[in-house]
Amino acid sequence: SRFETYFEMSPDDIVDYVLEKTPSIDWDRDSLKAIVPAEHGNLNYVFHVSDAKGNSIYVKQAGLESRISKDMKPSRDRNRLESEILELEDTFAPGMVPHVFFYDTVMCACGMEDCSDFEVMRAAMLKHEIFPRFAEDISTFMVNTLLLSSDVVLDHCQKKEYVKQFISPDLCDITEKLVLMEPYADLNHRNNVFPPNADFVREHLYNDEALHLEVAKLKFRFMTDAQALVHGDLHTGSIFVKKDATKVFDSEFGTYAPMGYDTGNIVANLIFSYVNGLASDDTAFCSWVLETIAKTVDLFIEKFDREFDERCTEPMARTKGFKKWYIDGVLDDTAGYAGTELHRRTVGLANVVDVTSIKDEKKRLLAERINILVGKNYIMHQSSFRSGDDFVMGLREAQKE
Ligand code: SR1
Ligand code: MG
Repeated sequence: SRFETYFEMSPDDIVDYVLEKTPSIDWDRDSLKAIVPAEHGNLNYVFHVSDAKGNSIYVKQAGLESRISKDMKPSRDRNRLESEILELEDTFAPGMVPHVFFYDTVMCACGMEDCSDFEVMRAAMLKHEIFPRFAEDISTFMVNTLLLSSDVVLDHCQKKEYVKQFISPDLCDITEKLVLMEPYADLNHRNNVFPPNADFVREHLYNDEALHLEVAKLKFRFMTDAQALVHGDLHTGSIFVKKDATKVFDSEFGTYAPMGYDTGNIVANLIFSYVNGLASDDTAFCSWVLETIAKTVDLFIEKFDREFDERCTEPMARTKGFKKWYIDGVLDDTAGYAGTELHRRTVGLANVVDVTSIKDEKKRLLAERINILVGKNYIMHQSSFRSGDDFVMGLREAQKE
């Protein structure tokens, strides 16, 4: 086989590769083709492979350097990590992640279910589409994957095995720098600040020491609190949606970390959709987004509470008062990490298109300021956010400012 030593594959290589790796699929060799889809993430290379008989899969390969920056070369082992996490998440939240057909630690590539009958949520939200099931589905995904991978439910030895299996220093390093440091001090000179907002960013993010202290605590919680197997990058670009189903993909940033890292990412990324809606005065879409933020948080709390009672195996976690303390901690983190995501996607290396695509300069300026202020509100008053309405009110307050 020519796939015994790593190289970056082209679409032609991918055709041969898929034939070798998926003998159980009855491909039509003559019509089999691999194309590079228009949408892709910041790190990897993705190929859509299909034939005229209706067979299809996605192949994802970790390249020699990341797409977003040639200087970033996170370990290609991330492909194994992603595949194994998807397989585990499928047992915690069945059917809510793409099926993995194979993964290969030589070519650092995996083959997974073709979800092209879904849309990537960020693209759909840019078109202001609404997804009535989203809050229900994503709250189930988060409760199942987070609670079931935690010490509350898992045997502690098994949990520590998972901590070992899913440790990923390079990917954590990206998050620790890009999310939990650089938005507050452009130490690596790679922030993308919208020039008309430069003074605002300096005042509200770079020069606010009280904020820096809270972010430092969030960074240390991220680095040290191996609470649950988080997805680690649960933004709307990591979610496939259609009207009657939701699937979460792109789990390569998965690691043991605070649960609130995932829930906070969802809140923040819904806010990016909201400010995009505001910029085009789409009130119906904005109302749905606000409702979805509130519903997602409330359903998460409700399901988490119920599942905790049903699935808890840890005797000390059954102590009166423990569950409330535990959930309050997750909500503190939800607010805190929603804040850091709001900031890093507005001023950091990896901005979001929801904001950068706002053409009118004044409207973009306003959208960014809302993100920055609501993020600060969440980070500085973490214990004030205990319900979906609290999160929405926090956003409304920032909007008034
Ligand atoms: C270097 S990668 C930049 C960002 O893209 C990924 O989706 C993660 O969010 C990461 O922080
Ligand atoms: Mg990604």
